[in-house]
Amino acid sequence: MSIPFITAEEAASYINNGDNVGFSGFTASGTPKVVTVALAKKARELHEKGEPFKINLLTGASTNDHVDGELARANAVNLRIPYQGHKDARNAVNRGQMNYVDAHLSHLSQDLRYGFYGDIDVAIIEATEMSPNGEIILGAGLGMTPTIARMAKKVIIEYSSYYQTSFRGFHDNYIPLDPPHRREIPIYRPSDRIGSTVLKIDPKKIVGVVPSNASESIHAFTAADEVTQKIGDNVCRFLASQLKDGKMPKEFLPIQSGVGNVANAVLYGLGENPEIPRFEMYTEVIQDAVMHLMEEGKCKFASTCALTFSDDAMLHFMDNIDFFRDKILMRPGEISNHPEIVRRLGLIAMNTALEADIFGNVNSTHVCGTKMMNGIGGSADFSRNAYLSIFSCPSIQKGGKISAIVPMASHIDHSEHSVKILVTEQGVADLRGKSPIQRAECIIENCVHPMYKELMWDYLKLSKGAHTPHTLRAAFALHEAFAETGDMLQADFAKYGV
Ligand code: 0RQ
Repeated sequence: MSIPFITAEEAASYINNGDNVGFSGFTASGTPKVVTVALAKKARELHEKGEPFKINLLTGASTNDHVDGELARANAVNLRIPYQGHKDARNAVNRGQMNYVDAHLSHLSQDLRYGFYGDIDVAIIEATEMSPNGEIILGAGLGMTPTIARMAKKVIIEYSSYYQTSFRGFHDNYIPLDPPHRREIPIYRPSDRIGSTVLKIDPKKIVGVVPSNASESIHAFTAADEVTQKIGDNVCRFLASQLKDGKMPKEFLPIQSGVGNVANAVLYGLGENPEIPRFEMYTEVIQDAVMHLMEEGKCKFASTCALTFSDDAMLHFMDNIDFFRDKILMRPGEISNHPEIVRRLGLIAMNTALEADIFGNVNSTHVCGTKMMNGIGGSADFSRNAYLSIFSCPSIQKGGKISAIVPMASHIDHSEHSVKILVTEQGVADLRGKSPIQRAECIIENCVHPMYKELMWDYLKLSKGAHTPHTLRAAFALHEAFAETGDMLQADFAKYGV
């Protein structure tokens, strides 16, 4: 059957107010880039006429300006799940204009199949190759595309001609059986392929194909600053010491790494460290650093959900794509982040904290406990189940007016039970086998910035005679001082009668 080419505006006409709309991709990579702009325009025009128009926006992870930016600015989103990282979406969330459900990335596909969120009315899927019988080669990010393609009542394909070389062979499309029939997911090494290179979509559901020629629009990372570099060095030194002390298999273990400058600095550091053997990755995103480490031979293989390369790095990747063909597999987020596999492979999970408390609880999402930053993403999928779960962050922010280590985290995404190692530019706190008080002493000694150490020791001395010695009325003294004076250092425990 022939599938018609349609315009972005025609595609947008298939999407109705209140629809559940699923998007391909993961981070900016592989997300639609054209239909959403027309959808935002449609929303604005309807709003001007006084008519309601909002969709429920379901994605694999964060997206790009073409999706979250456009739709947030057009006030076209009712419900957003499971992760966003765009400033306009974040502002809409924090203004209460957009309902945001911050969910584990490994959960959403199965939650959709379980029926928790109703039907998928429309799926918008970026394809880089396509045959008339509905066989698709996806692009640079997989996300939850297999599930939304199966569930959607209507499918719109964005056919990208941006990529001049074929992505065929990089994808591992797979949907596990659902309970009570689920079996083990048969990945025993990061390079094990379990699914199909092509995604089959019922052609009868495809309402049209919209041409697109847009890049992922991902900017290169800025060079690591001194603090980031020190965090990276601390993580690398620590991992090398673990190998030397026999606390890790001598072959090393697969690595999961979050996104951002710290992750990049750690990966480059591992690449340069002669004590770290060649390694594999089992992770949800790979960034520019991983491509370079593969070319240098330090990274042998990466299982990922997306290639989150900057535009320049992506062009380099495409020019050399055959070199990478047997070194990368892209899987659905449900599989790239699956707890069963994370535990089986024994990952070294490295993620970033916004704030941590002296007892080892980590807040990755809420500024001062209330304002959403991005979301939990895949960080808990990995950290809860890893062989070794490492969280890192700079010890201070905003020139020292904020201490990232506080008496009590103002929101908890990763509890003390999931955080084994905490790293700042000051040093490394190994929390394994330590009681709450021992953890607090270790974190204050090794991770807190010198300007905040005295405050933290004072806090710890306030309360006695408890397993986790908090003085609840003073626990947020630093946050309150920041709210009142703009500086956590102004915290005064005496104000709380202690
Ligand atoms: O503010 O933007 O005004 O400068 O927060 O902080 O240090 O630049 O850190 O960009 O690496 O992001 C946790 C948000 C860190 C991210 C988080 C302010 C700070 C700055 C950003 P400015 P940095 P990063 C894989 C895994 C959860 C999801 C995850 C994240 C801004 O890593 O979203 O791990 N993680 N996914 O000044 C107030 C504090 C603060 C603070 C920092 N304690 N209080 N403001 N800031 N700490 C990816 C996926 O899942 C797809």
